[in-house]
Amino acid sequence: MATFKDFRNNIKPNWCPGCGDFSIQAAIQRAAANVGLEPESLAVISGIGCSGRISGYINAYGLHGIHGRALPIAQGVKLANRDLTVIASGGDGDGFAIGMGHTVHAIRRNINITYIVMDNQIYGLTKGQTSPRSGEGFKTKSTPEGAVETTLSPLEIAIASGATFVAQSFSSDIKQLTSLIEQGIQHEGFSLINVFSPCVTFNKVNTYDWFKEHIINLDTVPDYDPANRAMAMGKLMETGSMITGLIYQNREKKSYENLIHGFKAEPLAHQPLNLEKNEFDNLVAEFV
Ligand SMILES: Cc1ncc(C[n+]2csc(CCOP(=O)(O)OP(=O)(O)O)c2C)c(N)n1
Ligand code: SF4
Repeated sequence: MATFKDFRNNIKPNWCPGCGDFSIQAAIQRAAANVGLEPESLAVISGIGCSGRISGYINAYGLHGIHGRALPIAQGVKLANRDLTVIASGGDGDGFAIGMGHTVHAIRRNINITYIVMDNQIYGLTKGQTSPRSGEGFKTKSTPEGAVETTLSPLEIAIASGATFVAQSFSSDIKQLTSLIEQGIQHEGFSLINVFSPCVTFNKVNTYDWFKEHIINLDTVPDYDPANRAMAMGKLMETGSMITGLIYQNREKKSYENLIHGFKAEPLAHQPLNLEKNEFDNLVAEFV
């Protein structure tokens, strides 16, 4: 049986020392081992951003896609090979700015994949512009007078869009994060896990200390019930989405793959190609 070490490779991440993304990488590796996956049964598909590099740092199938498009690729991978556990990941810019249309539709489609957003509330790779998750008044090169647009609340949008699993964590709380990733992988359907992941280089407002001061762990909220959709929405609105833990889970709804008619029992990846070798090579050549 694989341990978390089997999900490591020899590529050294080029994230800045102290970046929150390191702990998310470790939590994915631990969760994958804890739920009994092997490197060859996991695919990690990422977008573009500092966070998007994560697919290269995990020993599994991986694809570093294009900005905002991790989810279309991840859904395609899952539909073609349902035997794989598929994790999509990327930054808050990737998923909640350019990729927001895909995020909402992936949520309502409810294909059985786990989406981990590394939310540093800024664009890191492009050296510090305001993202939809940045707070109002946030000053960056793109908003020198301070951001005037309303901060996006993607978890409220997710629940309103029919999400069946919504969770949030903090990269410093690796125990909670690992457990939520395990639960997300085991959930039947689309699981969204937003992770506060401080950008120590460009975001001097939403620091580790700032998150520690503002986060409310749902374990400390008496009688919180993640099966109650209205309660989940209410808590997000009441706290400005600063809660961590399992926020909402609908265990009743079946995933897309289990509802759609005409799906062959055998995944596409295992069906005969019915192509000659040269036809296959020509097809592949078109894409490389
Ligand atoms: C289509 C397209 N538009 C814009 C860019 C430039 N770009 C690369 S990463 C990025 C945003 C990075 O922020 P985020 O997704 O939050 O990830 P982070 O770097 O903070 O982890 C942008 C705008 C791009 N690569 N492709
Ligand atoms: S720029 Fe920010 S998000 Fe990117 S690696 Fe450095 S600390 Fe992490």
